[in-house]
Amino acid sequence: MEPVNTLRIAIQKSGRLTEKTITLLENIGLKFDGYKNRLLIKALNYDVELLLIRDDDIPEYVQDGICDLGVVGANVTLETEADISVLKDLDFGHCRLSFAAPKSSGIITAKNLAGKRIATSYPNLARKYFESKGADAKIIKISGAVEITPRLDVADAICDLVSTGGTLKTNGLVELETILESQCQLIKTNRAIQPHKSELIDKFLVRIEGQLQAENSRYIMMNAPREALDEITRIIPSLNSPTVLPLADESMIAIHTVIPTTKFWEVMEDLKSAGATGIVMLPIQNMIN
Ligand code: PRT
Ligand code: ZN
Repeated sequence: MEPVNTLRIAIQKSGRLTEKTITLLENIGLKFDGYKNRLLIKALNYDVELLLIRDDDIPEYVQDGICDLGVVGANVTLETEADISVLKDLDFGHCRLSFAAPKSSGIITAKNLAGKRIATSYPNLARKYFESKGADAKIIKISGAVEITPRLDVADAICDLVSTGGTLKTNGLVELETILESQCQLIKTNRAIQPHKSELIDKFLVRIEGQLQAENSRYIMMNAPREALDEITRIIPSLNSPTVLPLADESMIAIHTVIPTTKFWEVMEDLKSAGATGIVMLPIQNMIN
């Protein structure tokens, strides 16, 4: 019989994704005893361990089955072209890989890049993109501070990750085309996995889905005239039919329901117009359907 071994998850050791990844894992019930300056951490309450490494190494560790799961940006996984499966978009670490050029360069579209030099840490993604646009650009691989290369005359344009756009602006660069929209993802090895690990992964996946749904939903409560119930039910795109509770004043009811956070602000005014008062919105810890 194969030895039963621990489910191993690769996460970023120290960077933009680390804290959010640990928080997500803790929110789905895993407990750890500190993670700073450590390479391998065993969970206190499950047969799970975390391997903390550079994000660039995560897809290959997962591909090779050294780790069963990984938490990493789609930008990294796609660049490394690793053979893995994406289990879930995790809704953090959002950014885009864009190409940008100095204002004065006259470069506006990929078509203007023929014979020009593009500096990037994402040579594979950049090459594929420019090839697909028929732009014969020379790709220069740079591992950091890509945004400074046009000023140093190392490159004519760059291809880099952007979130707020502040870094491009500071360096006098204009964002021109988006090559990839990225976010952090849970990835899984395509190697065979022992059944007890698969079961654990399925269990965690349900919890992650509940967690993501909870983060994007709010519990709302309001009071309203009883005759307003039909209209309020129409206004609220609730996941389930709302809970309706009687109040001491028999002409009034309390309505409780769950709605997507973004919808709350859209329907707030309509709820008030329909007669709702004392509207309260609460965060939700987790939701299991
Ligand atoms: O040491 P290690 O290799 O693990 O870390 P790293 O330095 O390669 O990565 P890190 O921690 O900077 O980023 C990890 C992941 O976060 C990336 O792979 C992306 O998936 C995601 N992410 C989200 C970002 C950004 N947003 C981001 N803005 N990664 C980098 N940036 C950088 C970008 O390269 C540029 O320098 O931030 C700058 C641009 O930001 P804005 O806000 O000025 O546009
Ligand atoms: Zn990295």
